[in-house]
Amino acid sequence: MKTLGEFIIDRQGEYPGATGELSALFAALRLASQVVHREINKAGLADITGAADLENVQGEQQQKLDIYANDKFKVALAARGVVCGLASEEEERFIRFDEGLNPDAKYVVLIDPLDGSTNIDVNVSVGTVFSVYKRVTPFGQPISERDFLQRGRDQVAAGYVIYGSSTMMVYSTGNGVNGFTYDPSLGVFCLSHKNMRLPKSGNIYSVNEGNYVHFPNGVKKYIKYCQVEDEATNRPYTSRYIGSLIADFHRNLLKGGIYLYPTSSRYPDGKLRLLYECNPIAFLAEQAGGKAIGDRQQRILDIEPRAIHERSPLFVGSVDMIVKLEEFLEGGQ
Ligand code: P6P
Repeated sequence: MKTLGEFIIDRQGEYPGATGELSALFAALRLASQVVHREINKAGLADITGAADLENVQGEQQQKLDIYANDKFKVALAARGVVCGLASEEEERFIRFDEGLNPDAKYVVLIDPLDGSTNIDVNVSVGTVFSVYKRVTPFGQPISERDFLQRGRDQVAAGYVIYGSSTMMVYSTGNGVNGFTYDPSLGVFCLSHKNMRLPKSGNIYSVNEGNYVHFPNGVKKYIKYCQVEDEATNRPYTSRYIGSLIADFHRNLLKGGIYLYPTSSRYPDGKLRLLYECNPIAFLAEQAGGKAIGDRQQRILDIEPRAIHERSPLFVGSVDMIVKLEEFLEGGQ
C-alpha cells in the first residue's frame, strides 16, 4: 500500500529544483478533503436527525456545505505558506495570501470547493476541483488577477476529489494521472488507480438532453448519431448523465465516454467555469490520453482567460468520440 504522501515524495525527484512546496500544497488539499469528506457524510445523518424540518436543515446544510468546503480549503491552503492566492467559485474576487501570510509563496490555486452540491440532498456524488499555477507577478509585488488568468496548458497541477461510494483524489502534475482512495479508518489516501488512462473510444455519452432543442445543430446531430443503431460502431451508445460533473467525468475516465455541456439559450457561453472546472478536467483528460475542446473546437487548455468566473462550453472524453463530434460541429453549427 502506498499513501498519497509517500507517492508525492517518491515523485518529487521528477521535478528539477523540487523544493517540497508542491508536496506541502498537496498535504493541504489532502487535509481539507478529509475534513470535507467527514462533513458530507454527516449531512446524511442531519437528514435523519432533522427529519421534522428536513427542508430547512437540508437547505441550510447544503448551503453550509458549499461555504464550509470553501472555508476548509481556504484555511488549509493559506496555512502551509506555499500558496500566495486563491480564487474560488464561492468568492467574488481572488483572495490574497501574500499580504503578510505568504509573501514568498510561488503558487496560486483556483478551486470549485464543492461542485454539484445540489446533489447532496439526494445522496449523489459531488466533488472538489482544483487547479494550480505558479504566480507570474514578480515576488515582492502584490499578486494580481494576472496570476489567475493563465491558460490551462500552463497548469502545474490539477485534480479533483470525488466524494462518492468512496472518496478518491485523482490528480496530475503533468506526468500522467493517478488515483488515491481514502481509507477513513486509517485517515490516509492510498494509491488505488496507478497511471489512469482514458480509453481511446467509448460508448457512453453524458449530456442533459433536456436542453436538446437549444443546442447548436452540430451537437444535435452528434447526439442523434449516438442514438442510431449501428452494430459495427457499437451504437446506440449508452446515455449516462448524473448531473455532477466530477461523477460523470470520473466514470468516463475509467470506462471511456464523452461529457458534453454545450452552449444553450440559458447558458450562451456554456455553464461550466473555464478556470476551475473546464481547465483542470481538460488537463486530467489530456494527461490520461483523452481530449477536451470548447467552442469552435478550440482546445480548452489553449483558451486565453479573460475573467476569473468566465464560462465555457465543454466537450471532454475519449479521443475517438471527440473527433467524431468535431466532424459534426465543423459540418453543422
Ligand atoms: P445541468 C453542477 O451544477 C454542474 O456544475 C456540474 O457538476 C454538472 O455536470 C452540471 O452543472 C449540471 O448542469 O444544467 O445539467 O443541471
